[in-house]
Amino acid sequence: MTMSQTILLTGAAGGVGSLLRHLLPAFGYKLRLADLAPLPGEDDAHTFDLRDAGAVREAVRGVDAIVHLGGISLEDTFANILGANIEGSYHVYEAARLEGVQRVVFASSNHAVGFTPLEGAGPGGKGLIGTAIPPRPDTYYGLSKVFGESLAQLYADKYGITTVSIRIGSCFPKPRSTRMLSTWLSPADCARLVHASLTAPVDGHTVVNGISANTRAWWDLAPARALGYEPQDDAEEYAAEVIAEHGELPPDGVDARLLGGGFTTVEPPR
Ligand code: NAI
Ligand code: 15L
Repeated sequence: MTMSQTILLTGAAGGVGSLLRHLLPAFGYKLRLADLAPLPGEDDAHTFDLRDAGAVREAVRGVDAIVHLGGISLEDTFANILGANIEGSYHVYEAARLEGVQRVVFASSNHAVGFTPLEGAGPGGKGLIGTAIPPRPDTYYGLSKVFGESLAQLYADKYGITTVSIRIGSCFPKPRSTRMLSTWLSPADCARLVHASLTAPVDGHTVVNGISANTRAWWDLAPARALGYEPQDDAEEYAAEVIAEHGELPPDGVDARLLGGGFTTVEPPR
């Protein structure tokens, strides 16, 4: 895709959306913003509910690509996840198909594969975890990300709409916990990865891990680097202050055992 194209950013009022809407214009994009929450003072902004197919189509009309961040970003009831994330993502892809949009960047999550054992992945341990692993959602939220990735595959195979699904680790201005020394995606690296995902040639649908060049990484960045992503940040810069506050990860704790950390609670069936 060439520069100066218009990108629809769903979830633009959220944490990642607020970071990206300030960072992406430097790459030459014009942004159309959309969210359930109003975005006052913005030139091209839609207040919409992802559950409303017509409103989604109106927001998609005339854009060149979509960065789909909108939806519920934590665990919730199945009914709420169903509406905002599952039906919502379906509405985004249907709108892309009907309006002729050829590229989507989908904000997937580590929680699509949250029950994946870490088994010492990372520095001094066994190899890094790639993207060709079975889905192991840790929540209904993670399940909706598995759905989103499969939806992307369907729309690639059936309609030729290309998608990069980014399994985001933890995208915040700074790492907030010891786990995030492994999973952090800095805002600037997030913008670099989204730009690479919008511009790289993609054969159908591809899944990439989304973290910075973290010294303590568990995840393999080769698929993202193949798109041209060159991360510049490393959570290790914050290690001393994070560990002074939170300590090292206890080796038997959930954060050191399973990719999805605290989302991987195990509960009795009833
Ligand atoms: P967030 O919760 O801050 O933002 C999500 C936005 O979606 C909110 O502004 C909300 O109003 C909007 N939204 C929710 N339901 C909606 C609906 N029915 N219709 C229209 N808009 C709706 O989440 P955040 O942190 O900005 O994450 C953005 C995306 O990245 C999400 O899809 C999240 O699942 C994904 N992600 C984020 C990670 C992170 O570390 N921040 C990690 C992994 C994935
Ligand atoms: C996510 O998918 C969430 O949206 C975000 O709030 C963080 O909790 C992140 O994963 C994480 O695992 O740190």
